Amino acid sequence: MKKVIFLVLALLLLLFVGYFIFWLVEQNIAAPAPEITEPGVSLVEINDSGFSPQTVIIKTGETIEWINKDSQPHQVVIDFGASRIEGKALQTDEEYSLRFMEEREYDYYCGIHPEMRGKIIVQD
Ligand SMILES: [Cu+2]
Repeated sequence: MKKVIFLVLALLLLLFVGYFIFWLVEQNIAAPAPEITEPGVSLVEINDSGFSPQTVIIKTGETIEWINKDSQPHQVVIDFGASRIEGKALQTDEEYSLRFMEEREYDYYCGIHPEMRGKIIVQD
């Protein structure tokens, strides 16, 4: 009788270990590929803690691409005082990009959550 219980336990353990290995392999296969960006394109992720990275330093002629990884919509707005650039409201996984031709600093914020702020520094 003891032998039977031992056998059943060993079998269960084997099943468990096997399933765990299968799970590990599956996790690896299902892991998303890292975001590939073209040269000259910097990625800014929007998540529930804001723009990440918050400050981006790029060279003139380079592009910033924002991608919304949050469940809420967000909108990139750059205010110049007299004028402003307003991106469309981005739903989850939507992207918006801008190319910067002028060497200067840009402060921007989210049009929907104005307390969310970011900075772009364009250098030569
Ligand atoms: Cu927002």
